[in-house]
Amino acid sequence: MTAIWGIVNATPDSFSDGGRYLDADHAIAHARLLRAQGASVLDIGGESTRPGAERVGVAEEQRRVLPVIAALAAEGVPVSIDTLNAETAVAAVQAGARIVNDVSGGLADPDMLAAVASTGADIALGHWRGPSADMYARAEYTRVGRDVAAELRSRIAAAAAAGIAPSRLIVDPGIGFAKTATQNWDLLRELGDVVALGPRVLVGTSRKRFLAETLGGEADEARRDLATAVTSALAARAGAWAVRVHDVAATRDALAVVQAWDG
Ligand code: PMM
Repeated sequence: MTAIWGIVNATPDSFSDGGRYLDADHAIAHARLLRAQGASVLDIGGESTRPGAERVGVAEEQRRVLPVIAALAAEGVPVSIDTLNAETAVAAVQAGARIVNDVSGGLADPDMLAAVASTGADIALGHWRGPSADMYARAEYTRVGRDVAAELRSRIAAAAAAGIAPSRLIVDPGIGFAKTATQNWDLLRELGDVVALGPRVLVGTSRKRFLAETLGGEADEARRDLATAVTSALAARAGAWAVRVHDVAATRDALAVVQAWDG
């Protein structure tokens, strides 16, 4: 059955004035909830990779994520670190993370692949064409599924050259990264091109803008979560090994329906 990665943002909580301790505490409590709801991996991030998001420094990123990772790892929870920075990846694995989730596929930080090779952790390589700030300028494809698969194949080769065993690789089509709404849908339809690469496939559609564009009107969080559960169920049917979501409970139910349907 397709696994669920629960998203945990270890970023300052704008609704809380309690400071860092409360922020970390909040993230840990949220992670425990997602785990209880059925997440098999908790994906911890301290820096947003959303379009137009500002970069934070590596030291600040680590101050945000490391206490959360250490607390969850101590409870035996499988944790991944969502980062573009090799230094943060290594520190996170030392704190107990088992997987490095790099949406840039090792392109943002030239030290990433060698650093991960030295840790023994698994790595998720995302399809990426450049920083969030201007990624839509790079949204040009001949056939998006085939093009994304070809670019991921070269990241797989780079990971192998850095000494990462093929069994430790996960690939991710990078929904929303340098892709328009139409290209995201085309890519999901052509997910088989990415599945055919061989490694486990992770798919992240959760609450993304292309869902809101498709739903139209005031696509609030609840509507985006419902749409995410549907895309995650369809991704499971298309061969995804895992889906990365905010609303774990809804996606767990959607995946249970898929499993019942499939018998
Ligand atoms: N998307 C975001 C962040 N991290 N990681 C993976 N592996 N795949 C994704 O699609 C992905 C990711 C951006 O979305 P968020 O800000 O809602 O987490």
